[in-house]
Amino acid sequence: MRVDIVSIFPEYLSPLDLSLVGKAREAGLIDIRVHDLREFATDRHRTVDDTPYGGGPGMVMLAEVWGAALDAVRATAESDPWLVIPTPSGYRFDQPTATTLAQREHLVIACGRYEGIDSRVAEYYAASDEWAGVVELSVGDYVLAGGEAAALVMVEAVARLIPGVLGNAESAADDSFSKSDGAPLEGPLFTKPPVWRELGVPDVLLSGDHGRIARWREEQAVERTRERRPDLTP
Ligand code: JDE
Repeated sequence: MRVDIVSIFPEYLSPLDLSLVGKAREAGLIDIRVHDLREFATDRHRTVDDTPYGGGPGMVMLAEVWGAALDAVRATAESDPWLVIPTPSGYRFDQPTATTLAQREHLVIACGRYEGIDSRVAEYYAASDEWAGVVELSVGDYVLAGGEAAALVMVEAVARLIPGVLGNAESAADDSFSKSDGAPLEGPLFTKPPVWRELGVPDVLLSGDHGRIARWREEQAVERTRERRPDLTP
């Protein structure tokens, strides 16, 4: 899979050199290219924003600059890419969304700042036959200073679903969010030592009775989901 990320703060994406995503890149499983939007600004001050039509607070990113950047990325692509725009006004980015995106050949993530990007950018690329589509996605109900942190979230969630990125032991197939047993949240976890600061481990986990352990874990997961995420409780 190829992912291009366009941002005025390309260094913000440097965590993608590390850990799971960094290793997937080294293994050739994911080709991530980060681009500086400002290189596509044409004036002396490299302006990327202007005041909003209709008035209101803040600034809006220029369609002209985004168009130049996205056209340049498309010119180097080998297939029609999906344009992904992180925004608080987008559709929810959840585990099913990550699964869908993980099946795409090429994603281009446009990281906006200020109040957002001139809406004609999404409109234009949605209608373009050189792009597979445009999707505006929100990673949560809060407002970030820019799309970069959301892009990091999306790339990590998608990368670990690409075959070969996770080892067998950590396979994505048993992620709690992939299950359909009505307990989307994972229950509590324990490892050595058996007593830590006078706190023990639930006896059932030391019993060796795999049937009882599985039932206990399911019950814990259901209870935690009911308590913390009633919105996910069927
Ligand atoms: C992504 N959940 C939240 C923020 C924005 C007021 C201030 C800022 C592309 O347009 C954007 C993008 C972002 C950054 O992304 C997020 C986000 N998932 O905040 C604004 C909107 N209104 C606009």
